[in-house]
Amino acid sequence: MAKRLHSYAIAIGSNQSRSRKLTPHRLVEKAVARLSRKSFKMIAASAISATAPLGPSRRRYANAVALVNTELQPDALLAKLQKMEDKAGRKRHRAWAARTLDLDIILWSGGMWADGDLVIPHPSFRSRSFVLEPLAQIAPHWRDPVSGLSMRHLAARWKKPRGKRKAG
Ligand code: A4P
Ligand code: MG
Repeated sequence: MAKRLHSYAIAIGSNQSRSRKLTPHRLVEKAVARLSRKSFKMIAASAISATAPLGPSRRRYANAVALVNTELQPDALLAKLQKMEDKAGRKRHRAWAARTLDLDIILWSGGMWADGDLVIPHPSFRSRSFVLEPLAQIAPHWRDPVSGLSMRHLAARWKKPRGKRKAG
């Protein structure tokens, strides 16, 4: 029997070079290429942007978002993405430390998932312009199953002056 195909939005980030050639931009580019091969079929990928760091790290990030189809269930996808992070030389000392590659599952066609420590939609994506802006470009009509809002709507809401944003 044919396995079910899942669609995902995956956020890709890097703010640490692995070598002189493997800069954050190049590491993100390679991750996007990997998400087009083997168990993945790429639907769309955003441009790669240089973004100001959110949180304690001082180094700027290279960020992108990719939409992919795969037969992998969310837990199997997370394991695969963590292997890709390890292969890119990711060291896990503490949360939000500088990293060669971070791959977060933002949205899943199946809706919501909360099992073990994996949560989909990613709990913080609604307040991150480096995720919302590329998502609004490549998946304007994808919806957040929690708020019911489209990516276009969430990104536009984020751009409003702070005082005018609705809570939530
Ligand atoms: N986990 C739970 N849900 C998910 C999900 N939906 N996708 C768990 C991926 N992983 C998920 O992740 C920590 C744990 O989250 C994992 O065990 C996984 O099972 P991690 O990648 O090992 O650690 P982390 O990246 O330090 O934590 P986290 O929470 O992913 O950090 P964030 O939220 O990704 O923040 N500024 C800019 N400009 N651009 C960035 O990309 N990224 C961060 C990291 C901070 N500032 C940034 C950026
Ligand atoms: Mg992460």
